[in-house]
Amino acid sequence: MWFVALQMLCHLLSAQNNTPPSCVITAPHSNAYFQVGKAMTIRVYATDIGGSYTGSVSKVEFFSGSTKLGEASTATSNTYTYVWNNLVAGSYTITAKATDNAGTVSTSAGVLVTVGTNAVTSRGISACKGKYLANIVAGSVPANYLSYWNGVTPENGAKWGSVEGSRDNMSWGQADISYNHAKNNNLMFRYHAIAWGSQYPSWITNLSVADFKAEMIEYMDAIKARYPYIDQVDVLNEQLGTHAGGTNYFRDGLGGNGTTGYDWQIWLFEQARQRFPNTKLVLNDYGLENDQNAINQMLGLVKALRDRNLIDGFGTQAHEFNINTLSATAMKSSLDLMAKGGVPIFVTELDISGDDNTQKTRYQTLFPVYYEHPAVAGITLWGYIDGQTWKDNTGLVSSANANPTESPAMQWIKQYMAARTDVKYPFCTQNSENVTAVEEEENAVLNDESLNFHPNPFSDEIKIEVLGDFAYSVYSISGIELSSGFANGSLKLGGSLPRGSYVVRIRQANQTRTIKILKY
Ligand SMILES: [Ca+2]
Ligand SMILES: [Ca+2]
Repeated sequence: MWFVALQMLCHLLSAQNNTPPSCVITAPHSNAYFQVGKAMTIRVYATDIGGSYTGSVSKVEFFSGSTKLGEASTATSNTYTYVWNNLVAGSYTITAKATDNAGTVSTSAGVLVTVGTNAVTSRGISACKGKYLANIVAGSVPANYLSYWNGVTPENGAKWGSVEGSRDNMSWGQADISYNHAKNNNLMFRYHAIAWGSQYPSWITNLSVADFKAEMIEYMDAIKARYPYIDQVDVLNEQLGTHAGGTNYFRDGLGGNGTTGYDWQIWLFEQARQRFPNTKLVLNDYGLENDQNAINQMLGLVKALRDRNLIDGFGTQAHEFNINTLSATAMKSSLDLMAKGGVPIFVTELDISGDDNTQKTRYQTLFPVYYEHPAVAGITLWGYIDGQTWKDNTGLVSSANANPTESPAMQWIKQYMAARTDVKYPFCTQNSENVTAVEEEENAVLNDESLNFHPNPFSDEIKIEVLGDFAYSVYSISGIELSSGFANGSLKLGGSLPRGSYVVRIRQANQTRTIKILKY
């Protein structure tokens, strides 16, 4: 009897000492578009770290509306993947649920996507290369925007001071230009920002706590009503130390630190969570990559928010004055520390300065560390046109016109991205894989007499020989279809593949053979 009572007590205590897992959909973005009959890769970043008690994630389930699409119990670097095949026309809200080892379930923010009959339009340099690469829009949209970028942040137009400079008179003109550009082209949109101790309306400084909170809520409600397709929002910007002069005012105006030490920040994220169910909530700041003490301070607030499932992203601005001279090793170490918050990292305002060659060298050193870090879900650059960037010498192209002169750094970014593996998202056509039909065919196997393939491994191309007509598909090791087609007699494959392992499936009549190939 005492043993059972002790067990119950332990269970109760462990339940009390548990915090929910994180659960964030990092692909697709809200407002993404897909084609009927094709497939969509859904990626979820889920951890049980970053809160006050560390556990593990036991499974992630994927949903369209209330319909469960599937689940995954294994992750690659905290990312759980599901491929939704044979898409049907319509508008969908995708969510995910992560369950931790204590049985606590967290539901992600939703992602709103559309499936239609038109083909997917490739957008930006990072199309098909796994993560968004975005930029800012100021007064007007540059004519060459869509050839470089696939996401948008309004540079100034969505700051509270810009929107509501006079009380209850909303000026959305600048923010609308950015939002409509994103909405109309299925780009990822970041709202920057809700609360920030800079560029806020001067009239708020005379308000009581109750009135300040009411105005903050009015502002959030107005954003919500106007912009349903916000992928990410900076709920709170630059709250560390003395980063924004008005932060003290926001802290006191929104009720102070209180018993948690973070009462006012928690209040902000609670209000945002209630109002933006289909938007990822981000805490954004600067001065991080070159200051691990600052990262640790930020992680204190991330932990308080993670305990309450109120945060979906660690935003690092990544401005030139903090990162220009860092080594790749120091950068990697800082990103690893940021990832201890347990939520994805969003790089929100990247710029790198220098004369042409210095800038290029710095991009070569730092950009891959960001782009290839498994916790970094996407990158936004803060300007790109010479003479129009916030920080001097951070431009990457000569003008907003079509076919501008590209700096050496920009030329290198394009080469770097072109050399990366095609993973079929974002802004990419992904073919469906009819798993059932393949399984039915597995009993009839093309044998060695009717199928030859050589050399394997190969350095250039592999030759596949089958007598007569045959169909083939090439897959990544994680099962994503990279290409497919038909051939007669023989076929050379792999000329355009990066080095690595792949799976090739050959079909002829009712016979199938699956082979693994390696390019070195
Ligand atoms: Ca837990
Ligand atoms: Ca108001």
